[in-house]
Amino acid sequence: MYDTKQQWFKDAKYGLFMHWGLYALLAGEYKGEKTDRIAEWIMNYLNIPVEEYRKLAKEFNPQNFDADEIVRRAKEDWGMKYLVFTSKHHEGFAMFKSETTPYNSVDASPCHRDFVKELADACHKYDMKFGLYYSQAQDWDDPDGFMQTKENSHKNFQRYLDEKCKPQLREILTQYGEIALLWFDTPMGITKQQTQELIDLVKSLQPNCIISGRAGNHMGDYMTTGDNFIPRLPYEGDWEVPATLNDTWGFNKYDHNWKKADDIIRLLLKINSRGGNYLLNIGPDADGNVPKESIEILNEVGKYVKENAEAIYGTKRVALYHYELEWAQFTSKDYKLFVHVLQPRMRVEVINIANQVKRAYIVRDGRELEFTVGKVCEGDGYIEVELPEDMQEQKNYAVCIEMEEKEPIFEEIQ
Ligand code: H79
Repeated sequence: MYDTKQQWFKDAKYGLFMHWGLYALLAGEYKGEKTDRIAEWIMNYLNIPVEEYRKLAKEFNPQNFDADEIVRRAKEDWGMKYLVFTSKHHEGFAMFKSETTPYNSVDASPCHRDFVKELADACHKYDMKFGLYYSQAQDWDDPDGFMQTKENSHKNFQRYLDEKCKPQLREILTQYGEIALLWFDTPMGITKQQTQELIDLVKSLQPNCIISGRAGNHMGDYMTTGDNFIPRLPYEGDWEVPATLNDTWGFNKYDHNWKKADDIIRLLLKINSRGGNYLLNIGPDADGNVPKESIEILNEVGKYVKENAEAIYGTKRVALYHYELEWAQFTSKDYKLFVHVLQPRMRVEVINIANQVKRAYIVRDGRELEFTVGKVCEGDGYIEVELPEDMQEQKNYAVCIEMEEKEPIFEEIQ
């Protein structure tokens, strides 16, 4: 069973992913060719030659990127508990000062800025767990890095690992204080032994650093689902869903397919009810601006998360997830069952309750609610919580049903 042994990760439930690199300059378009596909893959699917793509580094001068502001928002407005930033995506460009190669944002770009440092400082200031994405296998810039569509790709993959990947991992794990999480991705072409070497390196430098489920060869400290994939049944142990707000990770000016705040709230709770964390992405543009649509959605979701913090952070999966109700999602903590009411209701009814109910209340303001309980048979009860008239038109609030026994009610999966 996956066990990160890191309580912060088990309790976090909601984190911010940030994809930002040279692809933000192209924003889904290269020499008149537009794409509404994932923008950070543009070098690959438009076959942009390395020398051409490298020229982007000389244009990279984001005036509006404000790490402090993003981390403050994520922590205070959006209710997120950790941040994962793309220190190097498949394009191969390092967003930090690297002695390994000058192809980095300090040495190759007019901004001369170390974005890993800026974000690390902000995360440490706001007490936000700081994680780094590092594309360990795919590197479309290094001749020996993996690139599926390139001829002669990864001929000497071990050289790439020894001369670029490992030295850069060493840099990001030694220069920026605590790195809580290392997010490896798409482990194409990497052997079990090579994966083990990378994991050993990470752990030797930062023993508490958690490694994502995409290190390669089913290794890593937790299960990472497919992009935007929510399992119907819960996974055992620790797991996380990486997900987008529209249909791209890196900024794409042609992608306007934004999900609604209500959709995101439902997805978050659906994941939490199954015991997982939601790692939700933003992709700043080339000037460093976070898309205003992202900010609006995350502000609205954040309001729900902060008002209902008790019913989100530190919660455990609950057997009731399988109800698949339109109006509700469920989470639990010790002897409390939380019913997240997502559509207007006259009353809240829950069946299959084995414990004695002590009280019911609205999470965001503690207001006590009337309820009746009954029994279908021994050990199988139900509860009906009456909602006050002024609540009956509302949606997006949580009701806590507190049990008499101090026994955990969350589901243990055998
Ligand atoms: O970092 C984000 C993605 O860039 C990365 N993982 C998340 C977290 C990712 N790696 N692989 N994929 C996503 C899926 C790749 C799908 C592809 Fe394609 C199909 C690549 C080439 C064919 C999509 C369609 C991109 C180009 C065409």
